[in-house]
Amino acid sequence: MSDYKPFKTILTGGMALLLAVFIFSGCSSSKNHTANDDAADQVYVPPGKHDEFYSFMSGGWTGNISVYGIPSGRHLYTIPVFSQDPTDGYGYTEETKALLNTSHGFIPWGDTHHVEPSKTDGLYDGRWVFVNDRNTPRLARINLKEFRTDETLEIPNTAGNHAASFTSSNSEYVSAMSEYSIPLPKPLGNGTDVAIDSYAENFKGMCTMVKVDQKTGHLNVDFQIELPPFDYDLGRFGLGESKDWVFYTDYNSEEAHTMLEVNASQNDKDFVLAINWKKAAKIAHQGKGQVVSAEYDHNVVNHKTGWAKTEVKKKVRVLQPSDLEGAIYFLPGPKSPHGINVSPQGKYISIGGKLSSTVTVYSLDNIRKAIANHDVSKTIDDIPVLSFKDVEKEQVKKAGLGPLHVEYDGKGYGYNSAFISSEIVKWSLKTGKVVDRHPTYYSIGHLTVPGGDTRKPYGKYLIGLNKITKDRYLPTGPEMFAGEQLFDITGDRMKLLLDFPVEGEPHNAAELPASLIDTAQVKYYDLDENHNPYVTRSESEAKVVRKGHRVDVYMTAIRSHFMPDNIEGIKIGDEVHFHVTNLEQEWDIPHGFAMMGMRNAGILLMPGETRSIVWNPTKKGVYPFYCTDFCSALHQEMQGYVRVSSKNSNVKIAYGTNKEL
Ligand code: K7E
Ligand code: CUA
Repeated sequence: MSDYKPFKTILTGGMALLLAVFIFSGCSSSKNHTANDDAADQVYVPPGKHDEFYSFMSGGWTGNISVYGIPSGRHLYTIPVFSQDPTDGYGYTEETKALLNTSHGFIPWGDTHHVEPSKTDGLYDGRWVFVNDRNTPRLARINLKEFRTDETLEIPNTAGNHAASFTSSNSEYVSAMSEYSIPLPKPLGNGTDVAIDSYAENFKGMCTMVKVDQKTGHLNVDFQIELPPFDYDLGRFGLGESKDWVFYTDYNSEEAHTMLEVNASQNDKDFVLAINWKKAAKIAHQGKGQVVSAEYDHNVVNHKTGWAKTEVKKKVRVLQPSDLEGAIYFLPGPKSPHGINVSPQGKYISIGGKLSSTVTVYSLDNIRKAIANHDVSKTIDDIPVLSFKDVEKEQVKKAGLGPLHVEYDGKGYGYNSAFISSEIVKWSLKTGKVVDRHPTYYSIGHLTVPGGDTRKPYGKYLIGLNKITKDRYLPTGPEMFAGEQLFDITGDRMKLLLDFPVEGEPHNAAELPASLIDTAQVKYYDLDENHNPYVTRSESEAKVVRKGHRVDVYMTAIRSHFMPDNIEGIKIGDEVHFHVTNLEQEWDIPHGFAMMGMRNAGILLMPGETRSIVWNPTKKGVYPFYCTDFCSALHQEMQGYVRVSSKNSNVKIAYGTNKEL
C-alpha cells in the first residue's frame, strides 16, 4: 500500500510510543501526497452553489465551534460558546455575559473537544449540537436555527471534563465524565483540601448524566455516579440494540497522580466502563444514592427577552456503583485506550489502542452473555470486571501506530486514525482484516464520516482532523492553523480530495446534511416579538434616562443613522448602558455599534434584535461612535457623538438626531 514513511520515531526509556519525537525525514515524493486531478471536480462548489454538508468542528482552545462546508472546506461561520467573541459581542453584552458564569466566577475561555448533534431514533434531527469544555467542566447546547449558544451548564464534583457531550439515541441524556479525578467535598469524601499523595484513598472519578428536556432542550444534572480514580477518556452511547448502554474508555487504572506518562502506563490492560444508563436512571429515580450539596451554575437564554440568566444550583444526587447492581461493568482492554465508537447497528464497540497497534472490537452479544453467565474475574470498587476473552470479538491487527479513534461508514467498514504513523486504516468489521490504508498529513487525531455515530451514516466522505500542519500550507510563523483532509470513501480505496486549514485545534467534528438545517434558519427577529426589557421599537421611543450615576441609552439603528446620534450630559464616573435595537426587518442586515475608548467590545445587532453594552467614560471629551458593519452605501455616514463632561459639571442630559440639543 503506502510507501510513505514521514517520521523517525525515537522511543525513550522503553516508554510509551507517544513519547516519540517526530523528525521529518523530508517529504519527498509520494503518490499519496497530493490529490488526483479529478479530485478538483469532487470538491468544487461553483459560485452561488451550496455545500452538501455542514461540518461542526470543535475549536479546542478557542473555546468555540467553527462551521465549514463539505466538500468545499469553506469556512462558513464561528459559533462562540465558552469564549468571549468581539465579532458580535458574545460574552461582552449584558444579554450574553451570564453564559460564561461558573461557580469559579466569570470564565471567558474554554477548551471544546466533542461536538455531538442531537438525535432522534439514533439519527441526527437537526435540533441542537452539544459541546463540552474540558477545562472548567461545562456543557453547552447550541441551537441550529440561529447557530447560537442557548445554554451552558457547569458540571459539579468533576474535573477534566473530556469524555463529554456524548448523547443517547433520542438525546434523552448527554453525559459528562471526569478525566482528572479530584477529592470530593463532604459528606462524599474526606473533604477537598487533602494531600495529593492521598490520591488512591481520597480522589474519585465521576460520571454525570445530564437530562435533556425534549421540548425546550434545557439541561439538568439528573444524577452522578462515583467511580474509582481512573482517567476516563472518551465515551459513546450505544445505538440500536445497545441503545440503553453507554461506554467509556479509561487509562490510569494504576491510579497514578504524578509522572503519568510512566506511572499510568504500567498495567497491561485498562478498561472500558459500560453503564446501562436506562437502568441507572431508573435506580436514581427510585431515590437511591445520596443527595449532596454542590454549587454549580446553570445559564440559560430566555428567547423572549434575549437575556441569559444564571441559576446557582445547590444539590446533586450521587450514586455509588454498589447501588447499580446489574447496570455497571468494566471490560478489560489493551493498555491505555483512547477513543471508543459504536457501530451503526450497535452490535460492536471498538477502542483505539493508543499504546498498542491494535483496535479492539467487543461484541454486544458477548457482553450480554458474559453478564448472564456472571463471568466476573474480579471487582473494583464494587464494579464487576468481565473477562477479556469473553467479551472481545476480535483485535484489528496492523491498525497503525497509536490508533486513536474509529468511524464507521455504514457499509461494514471501520476506519481508524493512527496518530504516530499518521495514517487512516480501513478494516472490515466482519473479518477484522485491514483492507486499505492512507497516509495523513500529519498526526491525525479524530476522524469523522458524516453521520458516523448514527444508525445510518451518510458515508461518502471521511475527514481526517490532523494535529500537525508543518509544510501543507504557506507558513505563518511558528503557529499555523490545523489542517484537515477530505477523503472520498465511496470506492474500495480511500481517495484524498482536499486539504483545508481550520481554526484552533478541532478535536472532533460532526457533519449534518445541509437539508436538515438550512431551510429552518432564523433570518431576522420579529420586532413585535422582541421582549428585551430595553427594546426601542421605533425612533420616537428612543431616549436617554439618568438615574444617579447610571445612564440608560435606548437607541435605534436603521439604514443609515442612529437615533439619537448626539448625546450630551454624560459625566465622568457614569455607567452608561447602551441598549441598541436594530429596526431592520430584513435578512442579513446587521448594524454594528462601536464607541471610541470602549474597553469591552463593539457589538453587532441582528435585524430586530436589542443588545446592551456598558461604557464607563474616564476622560472628558467628545466621543464618536459608529456602525461597524458595512450596511448600506451610506454606512460611513452612520455615526454620532457623545459629550462627556467633568464629574460636577451641570450639562444636562440632551439627545436627538437631526436637531439642536
Ligand atoms: Cu482524541 Cu479530546 Cu476526542 Cu483530541 S480527543 S484527538
Ligand atoms: Cu449600519 Cu453600517
